[in-house]
Amino acid sequence: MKADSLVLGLGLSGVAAASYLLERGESLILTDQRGSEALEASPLWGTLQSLNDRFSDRIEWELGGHPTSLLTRCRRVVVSPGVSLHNDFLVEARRLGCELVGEMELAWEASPRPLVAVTGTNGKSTTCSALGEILGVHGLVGGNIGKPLLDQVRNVSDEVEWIVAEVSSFQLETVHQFHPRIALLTNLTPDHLDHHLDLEEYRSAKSRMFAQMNDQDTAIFCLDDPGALEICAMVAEMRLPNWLDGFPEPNRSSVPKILSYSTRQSVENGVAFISQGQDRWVASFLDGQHRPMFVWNFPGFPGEAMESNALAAICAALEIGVSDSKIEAALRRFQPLHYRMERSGEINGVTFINDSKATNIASALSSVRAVSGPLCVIVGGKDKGVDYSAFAQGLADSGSRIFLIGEASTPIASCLRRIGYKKFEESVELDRALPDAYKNLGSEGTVLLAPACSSFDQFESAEHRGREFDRLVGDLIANQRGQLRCKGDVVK
Ligand code: UMA
Repeated sequence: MKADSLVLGLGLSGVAAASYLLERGESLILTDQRGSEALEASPLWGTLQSLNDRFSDRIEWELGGHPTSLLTRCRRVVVSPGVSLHNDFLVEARRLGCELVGEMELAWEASPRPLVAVTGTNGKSTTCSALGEILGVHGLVGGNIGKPLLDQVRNVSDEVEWIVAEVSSFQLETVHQFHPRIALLTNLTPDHLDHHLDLEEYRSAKSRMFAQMNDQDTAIFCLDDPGALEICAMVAEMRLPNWLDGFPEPNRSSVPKILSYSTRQSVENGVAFISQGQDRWVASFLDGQHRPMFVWNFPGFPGEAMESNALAAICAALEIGVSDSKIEAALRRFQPLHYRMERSGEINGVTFINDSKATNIASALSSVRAVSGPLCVIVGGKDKGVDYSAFAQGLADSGSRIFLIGEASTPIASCLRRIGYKKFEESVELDRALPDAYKNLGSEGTVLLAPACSSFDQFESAEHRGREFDRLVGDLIANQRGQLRCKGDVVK
């Protein structure tokens, strides 16, 4: 018998999709590369078990791999974001003409409210969280940020007016009619080249966010980022690229309203900084004319990258119709996210900063540049197949000492050697890199975890890596306390 859908991958996204489709009455094949033992150890096992109890007559399990024979027994494949479309199973699915869809498309279909969708290589989570803070009870945040959007849109209270969706390039690969009312692109630099074929494909995937928008919608771009501007031009000139066979072509009949934001220059329409007396103000721009909103003074957004994210959120909030005073109050309340330039601890003048979420080169370099004084940086992790030359040069320019961990140690080390930079160590593991970095600094400076890589070679996720960093800092502090107490001293 044919199942309605095959759900490929039983992580957060796949389980959300399975639950939604089963409750809608579909019959499913649930498949994961993990075997039953590994799946039983997953935090999602309880949810899967309860789905099995309720819908056992409509579920078929295929664990420990995905035989291609399954493809003749389903109508469509619901693809988890982490599974590349170049995976053998999906290449075969496409050859057989199976429909491919992702949880983001299902979430869009199921959403009872309009969507503000945010994508970009960096800054997505901070922008979404800041906008969530601004919207308060009138907004609901979900998506790539870690809460499957489909779960979120199925539990919408009357007060919620907007759904704020963080959307990754992985999720955009499998959208069809997905159509945000407001879409925002923060920036675009090389990333995820272990998942996408090349940079061109990554850019095309990102551009799909705008593919179905029309003149009733608003598209927002960061004016300071060349990658974002390239996509802005494609949207304005209605020349967004086609995607794979089986996916609809972009709408080429009308153009959405276009807004932009910048930390460096004024904009035609959107949001930027202006100088007034001694102060830097946030101003909204309409046809080149500006209107001062409020003085920029928000400690929750340190460094230019975070300022840019705040301006992005302000731009979207103004488009939604939120008042200046509500925006200002929310930005004042805003706290940086976990593992985003988060201060982890301090020992004797050495500060530990946890930026485990800096999972690509642009993000890690902007974090390195945001720190002043003596610096040791821990970098590396899963190699995403990108070119590390510019990264090595940026690290060398900072003059910091580098401690390399994980799979990407080898390619990063060879780039550092190629440019003759010698201040680096191949530490391999985080638990060696962190104490070594601390010892190296001696009495003053910063140990920064800014990996520029994803975490999956040594950790379950960027959060897991961030927790480990915090734990190791905690251990080091406890250890130092013990030693110092012996000497009758105190850890500051
Ligand atoms: N799997 C298979 N076959 C494969 C590959 C994987 O069965 O060939 C299985 C794995 O065994 C596992 C499941 O698929 O059970 C994992 O699926 P997934 O990697 O898509 O992860 P989810 O748990 O579903 O989480 C996904 C996003 N993960 C990725 O994009 C890698 C989460 O983003 C997102 O928060 C979540 O959906 C909810 O929307 C994480 C991420 O790292 C945070 N995103 C990337 C990033 O931000 O850089 C894009």
